[in-house]
Amino acid sequence: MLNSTKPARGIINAEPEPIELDWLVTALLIIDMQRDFLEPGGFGETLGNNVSQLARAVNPIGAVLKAARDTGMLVIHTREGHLPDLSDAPPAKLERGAPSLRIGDPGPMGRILIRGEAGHDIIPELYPLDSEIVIDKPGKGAFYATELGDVLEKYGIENLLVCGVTTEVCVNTTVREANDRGYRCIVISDGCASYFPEFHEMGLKMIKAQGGIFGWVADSAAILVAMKTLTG
Ligand code: C5J
Repeated sequence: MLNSTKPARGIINAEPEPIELDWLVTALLIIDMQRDFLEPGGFGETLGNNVSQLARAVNPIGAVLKAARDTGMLVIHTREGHLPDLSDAPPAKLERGAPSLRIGDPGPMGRILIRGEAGHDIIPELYPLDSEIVIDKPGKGAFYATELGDVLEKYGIENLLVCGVTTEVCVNTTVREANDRGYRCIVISDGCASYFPEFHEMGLKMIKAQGGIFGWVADSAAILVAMKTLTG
């Protein structure tokens, strides 16, 4: 899959300790970089959040995405959202809180968090190539009720570089699901963001604490340095 003749192993200067990866069995997993979370008028804003907090993750993800594309690494994007008839949205999710608009209500980018609507799609800066995999998920974790596990098995993936939004919700849930399934997760610290900066910090700490109980954490610069073993 990787289109390089260079060595396929690299050491990432991660926390709690450096980790050596075989790039041939590593994929980039980008979680929910959707307009509904990052742009005004979407799901995130209906919950009362300041969506500008998430913008900081875009450029670091873009840099790693470019390196992954240059090397031929498997790239997987996820999108949180629901079927137009809401049959995959549990009442507990639909009814909670007091958002300005509920999931399925019409908003400025189409129906909130509904598949096929403009707001549900990935932001233009990180838009998937036709060759990349897009996983639609109804929940916070990317494994629940999706084909992600089958896709990773098909490509023989053992390691995941994980980034996206939000750090403490969909990134953390996915990393925990992946960890229990045996994947080594390296979370890209500046490639994740939260509406709550303190949750971002704690979300990363929870992953790397106790000897890396859920995985490893490294910034995009450290990932790119390690990927140089592939790009020269
Ligand atoms: C949330 C997500 N925060 N992608 N979703 O509802 O983190």
